[in-house]
Amino acid sequence: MKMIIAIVNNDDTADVCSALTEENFMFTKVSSTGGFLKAGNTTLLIGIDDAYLQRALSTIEQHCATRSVSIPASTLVEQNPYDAYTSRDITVGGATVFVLDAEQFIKY
Ligand code: 2BA
Repeated sequence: MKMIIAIVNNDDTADVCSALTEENFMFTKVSSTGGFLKAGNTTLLIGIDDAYLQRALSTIEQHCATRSVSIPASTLVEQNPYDAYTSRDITVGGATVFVLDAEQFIKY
């Protein structure tokens, strides 16, 4: 048994959730906030049998696109003083995915 923790861009949430539901995966949607951009994103908790892991991961991959976001250069650690009023493009997922071994799966 695995637990997939997938942090998904809010623009992709509806699409990826529909796809997971269509494929009969069960999941929990948690509203979350990125620590860096402080923008809303969605964390999906997906408990799954090992045999279905790859299918779930490819469903997530297919429905989550990377995108470019413009942020103030002053937000970046490596800024130089001349960057204070400019912006930079950074690439944002897609999805950031962790796969954990679930020791037990219990429903009471
Ligand atoms: P945020 O923390 O808001 O990060 C948004 C995007 O900002 C990141 O995209 C990355 O491109 C950039 N970024 C983050 N920290 C940075 C830094 N210190 N310097 C420069 N750029 C930085 P993604 O990597 O695709 O991450 C999207 C979201 O996934 C993150 O939102 C966060 O909520 C989550 N995430 C990413 N890596 C994580 C990790 N190792 N642990 C927990 N959550 C993570």
